[in-house]
Amino acid sequence: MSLTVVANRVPVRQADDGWETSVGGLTTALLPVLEEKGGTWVGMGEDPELPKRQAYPADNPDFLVRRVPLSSQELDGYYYGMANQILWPLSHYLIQHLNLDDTFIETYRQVNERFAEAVLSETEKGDGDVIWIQDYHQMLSPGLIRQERPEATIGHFWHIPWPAMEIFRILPWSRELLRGMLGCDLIGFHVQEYVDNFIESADVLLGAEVDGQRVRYDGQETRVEAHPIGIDVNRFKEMSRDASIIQEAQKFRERLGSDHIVIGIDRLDYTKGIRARMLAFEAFLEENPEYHGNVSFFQIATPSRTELESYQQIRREVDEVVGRINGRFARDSWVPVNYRYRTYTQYELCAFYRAADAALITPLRDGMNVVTQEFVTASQDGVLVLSELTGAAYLLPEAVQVNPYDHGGVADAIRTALEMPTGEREERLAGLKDTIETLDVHNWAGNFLDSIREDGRVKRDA
Ligand code: ADQ
Repeated sequence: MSLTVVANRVPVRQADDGWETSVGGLTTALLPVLEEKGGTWVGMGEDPELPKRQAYPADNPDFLVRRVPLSSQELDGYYYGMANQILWPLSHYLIQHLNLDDTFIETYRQVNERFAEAVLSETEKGDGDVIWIQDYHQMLSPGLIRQERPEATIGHFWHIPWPAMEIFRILPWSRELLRGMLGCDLIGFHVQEYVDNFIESADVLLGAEVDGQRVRYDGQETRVEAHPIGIDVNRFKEMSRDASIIQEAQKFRERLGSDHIVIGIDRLDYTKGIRARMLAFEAFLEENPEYHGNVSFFQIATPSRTELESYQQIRREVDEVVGRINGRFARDSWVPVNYRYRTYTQYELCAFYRAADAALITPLRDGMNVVTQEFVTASQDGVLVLSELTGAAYLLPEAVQVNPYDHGGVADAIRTALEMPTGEREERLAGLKDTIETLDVHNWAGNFLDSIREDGRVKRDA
């Protein structure tokens, strides 16, 4: 079996000394499969100068990179428009950020068609290979591929929440998008709750026939399953035990100079709840003057989707609240919030994870949230404060769970975390680590592919 991965971005980028693979969960999970079995990775080509087809690595190729070149107008409508201003806020229940511009869906349709054509031209008919499509950028391409290849084995993994049916039906094109998705043999979500929401959407909006986790519609049967994603556990474990990381973590603690360090690490996105988290920390400082001078909040926000107004706005709002807190509470050499608007390497993040007494991971909504898993894997004695509105929360009952909209509750949780007895810290962290070991990203890819291959075999034998 070979694999065709379809994702918004391709996994290779140009470095100073040639081409290299990019770091990221999806690349980590799927590259070993492509290296072993061969195949193709289809993704958008944002730069017309880049080759449309590229064997990688050049000297001894394991797989083919196939770019779908997009004009800047297509990128605006499909990516910045439909994906980021419609599907992203809707799936995270943040409908105040919805921009239901009609031109976005038109471009999205065209671009999904171009992706489907690329897949059809790179794959053979009836060869039993697997086509695995990723995420909310490609809801229509499964249906388009299915029309041409009734026998193909098509999977889809949706990395963000699938919202409640009543939210999803707000979309004027909800039925069309669902029909596109139901071109698949298997659709994966992080947790059962999203599976249930998807099945309810297909049931109510399309009148599809539902049989447990199987959905039948227009002659096609689609299975819908929970496949929670993980991280490369061994890599993070080894990195966090490295002597240089331990030293870096120590130096970092000395630099901040506080008895207690709390961290937050996110893309700067309005779904991640950074502003609400800062308000909660402000409430904590108001209520707990005895902590002034000896707790530091270290918040990293990576620049993301900076072209969009709603992202520029959240940046301003976070700047403002951080400035206010520091203006109100800083004294002598103590600065309560250390805020960095930049990207760090995984190595650097690992030192922060190790140094922290607690991590505050409090998105307003998140499909899974893998920063949670990175923190738990790297930490030796830290406390995880986790939003109950994340996919991760369903799997991690040992976390101190909070409602991210409840500033008072989050403020109380910060105190609980800082004052948690050692025995309880250790017990909770051990439970969290056990679960995260089982979620390893290689297992995630393996389990999904096993499940879809089994389906393909049954179909061919029928
Ligand atoms: P994201 O929304 O990007 O992913 P997340 O799961 O938290 O969110 O993953 C972020 C990744 O970026 C992590 O590996 C993290 O280390 C890295 N990162 C974050 N901040 C960083 C910083 N300041 N510097 C460097 N790296 C940073 C989407 C969904 C999630 C889902 C994943 C995987 O929104 O819910 O968990 O896909 O399916």
